[in-house]
Amino acid sequence: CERQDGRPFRQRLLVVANRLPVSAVRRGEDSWSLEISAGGLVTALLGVKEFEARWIGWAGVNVPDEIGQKALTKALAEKRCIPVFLDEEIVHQYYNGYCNNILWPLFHYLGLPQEDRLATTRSFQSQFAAYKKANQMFADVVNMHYEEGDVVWCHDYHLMYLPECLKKHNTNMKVGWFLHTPFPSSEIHRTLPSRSELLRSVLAADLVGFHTYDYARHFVSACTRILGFEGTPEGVEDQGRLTRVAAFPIGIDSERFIRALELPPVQEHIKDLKERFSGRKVMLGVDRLDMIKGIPQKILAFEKFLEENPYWRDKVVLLQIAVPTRTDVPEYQKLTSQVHEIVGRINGRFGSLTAVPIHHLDRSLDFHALCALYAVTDVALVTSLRDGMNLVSYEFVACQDAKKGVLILSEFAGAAQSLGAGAILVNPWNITEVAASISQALNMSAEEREKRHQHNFHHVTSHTAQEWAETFVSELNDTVVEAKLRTSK
Ligand code: ADQ
Repeated sequence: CERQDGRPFRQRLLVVANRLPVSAVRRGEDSWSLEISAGGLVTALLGVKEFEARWIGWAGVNVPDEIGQKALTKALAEKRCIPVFLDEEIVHQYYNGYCNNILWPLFHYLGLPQEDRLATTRSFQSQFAAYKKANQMFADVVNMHYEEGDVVWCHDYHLMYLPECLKKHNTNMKVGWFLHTPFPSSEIHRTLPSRSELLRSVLAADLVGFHTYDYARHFVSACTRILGFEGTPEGVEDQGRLTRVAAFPIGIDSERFIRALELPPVQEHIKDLKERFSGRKVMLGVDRLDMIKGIPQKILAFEKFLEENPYWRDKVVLLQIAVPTRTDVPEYQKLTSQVHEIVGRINGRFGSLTAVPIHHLDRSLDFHALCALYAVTDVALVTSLRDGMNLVSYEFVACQDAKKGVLILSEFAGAAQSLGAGAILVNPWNITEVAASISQALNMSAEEREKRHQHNFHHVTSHTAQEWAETFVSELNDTVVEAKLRTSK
């Protein structure tokens, strides 16, 4: 197998993630159309060029019939994707339930569901059983496609039970697990009823990775406090078996963004946007519409800024692009209505017949439109309440080499640890502070913007997605070799 440039791939990599990087839409009994879907992991792995990567995951649709499954498997194979078929009940219990209702909020410090304690406890158990069952289904597909020498890289909180399932089947398999969300303080993690089982399973992997050193430290503390294992500078040790635990901060394929800015359709978009917003400073938010992204808090901070700075009212516009996710979950529906209500109120309050201060779009933008928006932005607002890393902040910086705009960044995003020196860091819960930082950003001198931008641009272009994946996979290989040497001694 060869790469596009004709050189051979270094190794086969099985990337196992809950979702395949495509959305599948059924067009007929045996025909499907596929579309690449937006998301952090997809973006990062687009930059991985040295490995012959195959994806294993759920296609996001229920396909109960054999004809449909066969046709979809065939269509996906062309994109090097291998489907795991999950039925509606499993998706409900495992994905909507255990993953999105329990692990996601808990890992972002939003706690466990509060409603009816008893009902939660009962449904918790069935959801955890479904979680384990689904993880075993992923393992079965991996086992079917695994070839000796492959590296298996499991991703995210959906698949914490997978390393154990894989190692039970084949102890020689090289298994890595990476978490894209924060790993919370052990005090938060210990509230999870299945806390020990999940930790033990993750520890079955050879290498466990997180975006930041803090998340890795929280994980090691959870293993020492909850399981009584030993934390060492290299990871977690129990009865002579070491699981390596380390930080591998993700990056983006910065070249892809920089090159895109030269393309005619992007230039065209840039020209249109400049005309459209001429005479106004552009502020930008790009997020999935999720409670962790702090969208209502961001918009309220913008309102406070307008309230306190009448001079800026007709000279600034906030473009908030929010891709809807998990639209069938009532809490997410509530969030959408809440955001619409706040935007409507502020536009009514500060808008005129010809202009409004906030343009809010509930949708995904294509890559070219997104690059153009990043390029014309004066101030980007990333105000996540918690975020594993946040790639939007990286993408913005990559597209700003001409303009040198300002990044306002939540101190609770992993990216604060890498882009903190160039960004204005804020506590997103403190609306007064965010409003003041908007003012600081809009009034910042060109010299200071240049200095801050250079710092971040250097980081974003030198810590890429490709390097992230290569470092993780090489370290996984070395870890396995070391372990073999240790056992043979
Ligand atoms: P996400 O929560 O999805 O990822 P983020 O890292 O910001 O968050 O990545 C979002 C991606 O989706 C970006 O590439 C962005 O361009 C794209 N996107 C978002 N809104 C869009 C829109 N309206 N139109 C088009 N594209 C849009 C999870 C974790 C993060 C972590 C990543 C990677 O929650 O903390 O950084 O995985 O590990």
